[in-house]
Amino acid sequence: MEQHRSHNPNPSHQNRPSAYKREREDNGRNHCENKHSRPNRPQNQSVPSRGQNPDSSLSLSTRRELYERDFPVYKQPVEVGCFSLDSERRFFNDGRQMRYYVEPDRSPNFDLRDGYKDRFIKRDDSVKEKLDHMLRWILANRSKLSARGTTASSCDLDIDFVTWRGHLTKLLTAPYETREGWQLAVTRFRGTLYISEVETEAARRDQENRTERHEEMMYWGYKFEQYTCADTVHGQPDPGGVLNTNEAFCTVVQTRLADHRLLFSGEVDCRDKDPNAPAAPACYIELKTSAEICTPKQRSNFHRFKLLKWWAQSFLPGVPRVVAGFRDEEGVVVAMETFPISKISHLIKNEHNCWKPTVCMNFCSDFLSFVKHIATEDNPSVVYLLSWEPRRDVTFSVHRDSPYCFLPHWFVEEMTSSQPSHQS
Ligand code: 0WD
Ligand code: CA
Repeated sequence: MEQHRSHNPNPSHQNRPSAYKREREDNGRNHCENKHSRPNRPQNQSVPSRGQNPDSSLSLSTRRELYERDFPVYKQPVEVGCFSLDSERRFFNDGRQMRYYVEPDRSPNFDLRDGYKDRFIKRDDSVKEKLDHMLRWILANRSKLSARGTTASSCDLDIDFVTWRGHLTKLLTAPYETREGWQLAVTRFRGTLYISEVETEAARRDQENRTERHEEMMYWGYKFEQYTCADTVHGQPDPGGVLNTNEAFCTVVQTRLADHRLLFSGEVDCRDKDPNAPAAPACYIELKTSAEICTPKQRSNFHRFKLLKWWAQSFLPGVPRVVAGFRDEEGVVVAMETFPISKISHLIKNEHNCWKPTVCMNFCSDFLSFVKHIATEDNPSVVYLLSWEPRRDVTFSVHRDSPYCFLPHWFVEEMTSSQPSHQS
């Protein structure tokens, strides 16, 4: 992945076609319809009306050809902390849920269906946690993040964007996504832009209409983790135990994409147990399961679709490898393969018209610039909702005191009222 991290000799964004587009006919009305906000109030009052400020009519294209330029600067991500969620989804500002990878046989015959009926506690995914765990981590670690020096602004974070890694993955893959759209809520608060996903109607419907087979297959990925991870550095996996998907270990990394300073968190499956392994995030391992590949067509689809998602997800936090278990139709792992993230872009080079890392990263960078440009009002009760559907441009609407608000009072109050706890 280092090859992509080299500094771009010409990072300025001049002399390239702009992906921003202004809607010709509508006055931004579409973007402002808002069934959630208070009646009798202009929807986008934070954005002055058209003419004065045309921003509310701006949109952003996801067309690939607009993003085929030099790879942007992406600084090596640095782990600034971690946190854990226990079996009851309680937050701990430490790594107690870290697990250690135990390498299985090349053809391990793991039965991924085992325990689905009787040893499985599933996280309640109707509970929308938004950014809450990250915000808890930020409050507990504020002094690590505050602006350098002890100036008056030292209570503000030295960061442009705070979000989940998974939300950034969706941005990276958008130029190639043909099925699932997304909605991202953005709030500017004390100079930092917070990005939190809003479930789309389509996603909610899909979730409600999942088949029993699909539900069970979602378990297979977690079961694979249980076969390959131990709770302690010298321990062994315990596939006979209860599997509880409330438990999670998350890394928090800081990095920079072009001129965007990012702080994001991602769930990490496990780490290399070798005491001489490099420091986090380079010691982390992402675990995946995938259907075994039997035909050239299946191989091509794997390269075009799955490897894009795997690459984007792990490249972002600097996780260097994915360990994949290939399973048959019955959910038995028949083969194992390790994919170094830095080699994935070479693997796909033979695919005609395949995805390109530079397009992913440039789109993400331009999206973040777009967000900085439109989300101008610094106010925890204002949400800029960015919406995207495949084959469309990204558009936005503005919502005040609406159900889209996602920064909790406890966060706003503590950030506003007090200094970082261990600074005087
Ligand atoms: O409620 C939600 N819609 C979300 C919850 C959206 C995004 C994240 N989360 C929570 C997850 O529960 C988890 O604690 O945030 C944490 C993970 O964030 P992430 O790392 O940014 O998410 P992502 O990269 O999409 O997923 C990483 C792993 C997944 O592994 P695979 O190998 O399947 O990509 O986190 C897990 C899953 O194991 N995961 C989830 N687990 C339960 N509920 C969810 C979810 N909604 N999303 C991801
Ligand atoms: Ca995984």
